[in-house]
Amino acid sequence: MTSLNSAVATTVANEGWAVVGQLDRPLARRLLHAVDEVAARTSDTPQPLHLLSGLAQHPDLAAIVDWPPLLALAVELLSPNVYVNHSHLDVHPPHAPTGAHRWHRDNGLMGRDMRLLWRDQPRVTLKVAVYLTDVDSPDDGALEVVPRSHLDTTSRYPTEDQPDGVPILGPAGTVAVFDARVWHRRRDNLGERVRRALFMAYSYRWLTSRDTPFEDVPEWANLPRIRRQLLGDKTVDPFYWASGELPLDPRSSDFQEAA
Ligand SMILES: O=C(O)CCC(=O)C(=O)O
Repeated sequence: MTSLNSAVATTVANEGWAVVGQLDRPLARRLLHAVDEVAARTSDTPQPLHLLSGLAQHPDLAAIVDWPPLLALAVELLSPNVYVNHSHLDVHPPHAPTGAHRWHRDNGLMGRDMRLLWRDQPRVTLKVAVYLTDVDSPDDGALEVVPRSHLDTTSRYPTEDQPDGVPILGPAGTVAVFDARVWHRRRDNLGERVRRALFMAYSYRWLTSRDTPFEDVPEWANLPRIRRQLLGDKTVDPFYWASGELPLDPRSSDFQEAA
């Protein structure tokens, strides 16, 4: 963990979100091509797409799960006992204004089940947005977040305006993160380019997966152990793991070789 990563972790803890950095161009292009190939399976022309189990849709997409700055941050904020329990691919062509608010927090009814007001819920998920096309303006379909809303003491409703919302802008390859308790939304895409993006959620390994099981994706079986952990390989018990046993544990030889 570099001091730069620690600073980003502090920003996420306090503000609820941060831009982590930029992917190098070859990786960003590889991910974009993969998303385009997946989208082309359903239509020859760009259509709105919000495809769950995103990472399982194309073998090239697994390359994002252990991008070092992101992984260091997820481990710092959560622990080494993490994986990606939810991912989606998003393609949004330009469209006329909808007036839709779309504000929400992630993780469904978890807080209601726990009978905890949302401000008392623990952090269990770090959500990641990877822009695969440029988002230069809020109206290019930017992801928008309400800073510090994970620490709020008042309620918010999905249909309310959020004047404190901050649209996240950046070129293709921008990687941003937000605490899943933060209020966020996708803005309308009133621009000229099709917005393509990939999202994934790092969560504790004992939190259930919403994605295709690791065993159902044969291409993942021979990946390095750290990548396999992140994609949901259950060979190490999520509840009781011994020191050094978990590939992402700093005491593991896999972790030391990858560092
Ligand atoms: O597409 C976006 O910018 C927003 C994504 C989103 O709301 C989510 O991942 O929960």
